[in-house]
Amino acid sequence: MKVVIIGPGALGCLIASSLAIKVDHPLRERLDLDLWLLDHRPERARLLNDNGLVLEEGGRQKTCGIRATAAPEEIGPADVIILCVKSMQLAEVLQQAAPLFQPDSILLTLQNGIAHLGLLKDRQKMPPVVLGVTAQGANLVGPGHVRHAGDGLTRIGFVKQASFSRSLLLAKTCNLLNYGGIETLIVDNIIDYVWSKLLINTGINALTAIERCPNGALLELPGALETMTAALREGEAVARALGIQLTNDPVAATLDVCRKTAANLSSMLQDVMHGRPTEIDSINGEIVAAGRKLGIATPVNEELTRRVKEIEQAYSPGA
Ligand code: KPL
Repeated sequence: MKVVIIGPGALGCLIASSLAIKVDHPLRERLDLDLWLLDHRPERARLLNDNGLVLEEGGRQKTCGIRATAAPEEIGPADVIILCVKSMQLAEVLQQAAPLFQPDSILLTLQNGIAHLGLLKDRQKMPPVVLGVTAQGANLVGPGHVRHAGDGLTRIGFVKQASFSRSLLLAKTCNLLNYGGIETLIVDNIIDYVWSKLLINTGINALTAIERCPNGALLELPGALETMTAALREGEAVARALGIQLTNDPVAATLDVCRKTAANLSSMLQDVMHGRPTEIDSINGEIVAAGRKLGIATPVNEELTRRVKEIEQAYSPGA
């Protein structure tokens, strides 16, 4: 099975290194895996290809080899393509990835937020989409060096009914991820999980980016819990109006994630710290946009969106 992970960010490096370590394992002949990492930056792809990936877990570091490239033609048609890029990079990445697509491929997307749903729906000439949401915590320490900051379940599922052969391929993908230590489950109602995770990100990401604190600090910061709860209740109202069956109570679930990933820096805080564009439009911004269409007021999400955009605008040029 040829598997290509696109995007050497924190999650991409976590999945790639978790699988690559198994490829390096003495039983590798039994593991039918042809693993690649696709980057859009040729110089970084060369670096990762030459030096491998470093996975830091529980204070220990493991290095593993990886075939990394910026040329999709070098990889050729693949069975499974795992998209680990930010939602705002998705349109460009899908164009770059076209040489990987073959009639039987599947495309697994692991983006935060929901902006990618519209984009994937409108696209032609693309393999069937498997949506994924993950509760894995990962921080990128440097190029190809990832720190595993917390385990959590990954759920994956087709958006539309899939053929038997593709369902089989998804089952193989799920097994492979589990074998690599990324605990994964196939679900029928993936949209409900995507929305439930969206709400968790709505409650945590913007606030941690604004307050510049790890996830767990939101439990103690004066006023943070009130803002978080209000943002989540607005998101819940929007989700319910859209007929989404949330899989949990969003406030309880978000508090639980804050506790379990207490030391983790949210992906949005990491973006802000590095002066990178954030996913605010795909997270709180999507709640605001959907609320507007439905006539549901979302003032707290509006304010969080505005404040994160203000932070982005204040990045120093060239950062
Ligand atoms: O998904 C996350 C993120 O940082 O984007 C959470 C769940 C908030 C963990 O940090």
